[in-house]
Amino acid sequence: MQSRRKFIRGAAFSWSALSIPMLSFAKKAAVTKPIVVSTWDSGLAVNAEAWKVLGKSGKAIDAVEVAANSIENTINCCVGLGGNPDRDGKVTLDACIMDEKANCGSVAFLEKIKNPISVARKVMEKTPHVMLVGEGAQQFALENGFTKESGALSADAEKTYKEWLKKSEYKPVMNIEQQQIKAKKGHGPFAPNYFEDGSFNHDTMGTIALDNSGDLSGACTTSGMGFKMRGRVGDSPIIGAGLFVDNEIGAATSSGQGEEVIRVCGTHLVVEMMRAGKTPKEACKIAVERIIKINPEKARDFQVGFIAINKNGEYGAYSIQPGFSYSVTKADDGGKVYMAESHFAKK
Ligand code: SD4
Repeated sequence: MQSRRKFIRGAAFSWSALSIPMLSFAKKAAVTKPIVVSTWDSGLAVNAEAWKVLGKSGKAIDAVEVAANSIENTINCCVGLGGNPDRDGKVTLDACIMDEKANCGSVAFLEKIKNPISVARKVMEKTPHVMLVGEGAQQFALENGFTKESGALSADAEKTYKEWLKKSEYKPVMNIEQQQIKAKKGHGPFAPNYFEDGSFNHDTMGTIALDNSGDLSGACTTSGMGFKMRGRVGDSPIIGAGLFVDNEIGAATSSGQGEEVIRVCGTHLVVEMMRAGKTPKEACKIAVERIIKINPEKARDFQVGFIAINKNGEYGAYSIQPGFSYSVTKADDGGKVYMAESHFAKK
């Protein structure tokens, strides 16, 4: 016969076994999925491309790749081969991609190849490595079916480069995208960053997405800072700097002066802060403040912005200077552009 003590212990065990799933159910926040977030207002058109995949319950990794491709393929766009060249007049591209299993691939200092993000994905899927650079990255791309382009500058980049050569000064321009929006009327698929004269001043596109299955992925693609030293690589192809994804926690990507992002392993920091319980915006703010703390005076002269999403589909952003916009697309709203709060916001 079962003793009374054994019965009570047994009863207590069943109760706790029952209450654990009930408690965790009670705590679960509503999840917004699918959702895609990209840097800048030009991210809205990029998100629309991602949505063609996410809206059909496609995978986040496929969505961020097609999103990045769409802007890389835009002629006279500063992301991809149409971007501004280095100081020697050559366009060099950086990109990285990361999926829900922490698989990642990256290319840097890649020349004459149209879709660096897709080469990065091939590095991820077909090699035992994470990163290929320069000639080796180009050789790998050609071996994997990519075409070698001419390397000619886009009309807009040619014009800007000729202008730059007059002084040959390396001076990254803060929020150059926003300044041009004010100066010219935008139109076209990437409006308002795509201008009447066909120019498009933008270096980097970072896109992070949560798909219908609840998986996160991200992509970051850039022609880098215009008129950089030959061989210079920024944060955009560096996993943990320009992009980081942890499928248990969230994803983050960055835009702005890459050197400063690399110094603090920016997007890894953002994700770790979300792991510690911060909201996406709070986490981005902490990373921005870390950059400023290192060099408070210099930080007045450059821009860095982070965007982040967490596993629940909550999103946020923060930047050093005002003027950093980002685009969010989810099922119920068809996409919206927001202006990130910033450390040096005018009060
Ligand atoms: C870089 N982070 O190469 C990139 C530049 C950028 O909008 O984001 N430009 O440092």
